[in-house]
Amino acid sequence: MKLVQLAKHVAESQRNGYEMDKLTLSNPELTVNQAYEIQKLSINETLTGDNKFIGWKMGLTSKVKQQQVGVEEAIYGRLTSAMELNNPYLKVGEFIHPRVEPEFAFLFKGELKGANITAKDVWPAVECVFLALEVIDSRYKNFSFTLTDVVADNASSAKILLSNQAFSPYHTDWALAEVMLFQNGEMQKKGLGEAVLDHPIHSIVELVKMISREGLSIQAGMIVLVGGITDAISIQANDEIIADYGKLGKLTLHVI
Ligand code: 0L1
Ligand code: MG
Repeated sequence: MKLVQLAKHVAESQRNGYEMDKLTLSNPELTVNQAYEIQKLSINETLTGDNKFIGWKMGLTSKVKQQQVGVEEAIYGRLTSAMELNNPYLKVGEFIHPRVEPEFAFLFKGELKGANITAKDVWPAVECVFLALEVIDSRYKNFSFTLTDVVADNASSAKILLSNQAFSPYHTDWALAEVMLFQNGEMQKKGLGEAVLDHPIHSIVELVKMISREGLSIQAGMIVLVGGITDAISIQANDEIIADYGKLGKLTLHVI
């Protein structure tokens, strides 16, 4: 089994929006650590021209999602500048079976690294927080995968939309911040920030601990998507998706 070849296969599926079979079907011995290597190699392939590595995402951070996949741990993925939407329009034809979920994104002004990090180390490194919608799109048939498969597929990352407004990290209790997710005027999901590992800050702590095993860090200027506050919903052309964060404002995505 050649990790480089598997990474090229994954990168091609991600680039072209092609469905693929689970890697573990033909490579049952693949480990989660090897899947992270495939993730790194496949994303590195895309880092050409204007496409830059801009940060990290955490996935499977809620109990609901962990139960869906049958795991008890969160995973991480890599974000690149090509994933960031510059406007609130999503061309659905570029994706296989896209879903959307509301999140928070933290922007960092200081580096965070090390296996012994705690929440008190994280706060001083946070520049600000954005409201965020994440579009996920598993490249696997039927959105069905094992933990190893989804790690290799960059935790299903597809696109991110950030709010225009940035928020101070200190004036909101991010665990109690509520979001309601509307699809064409109908509320589909509702949740609190505490759905993310009890508090979004724990997601950052977990991320730093996990990437430190690879000798990596959150660097100044990077953003981190902390994880879905509600379950993700499937989206189709002509949908209007609104994430209503109460007094923090709303984020709208037009699916075209
Ligand atoms: O952002 C996420 O939590 C997605 C992680 C991967 C699992 C999925 O695609 O639902
Ligand atoms: Mg997510």
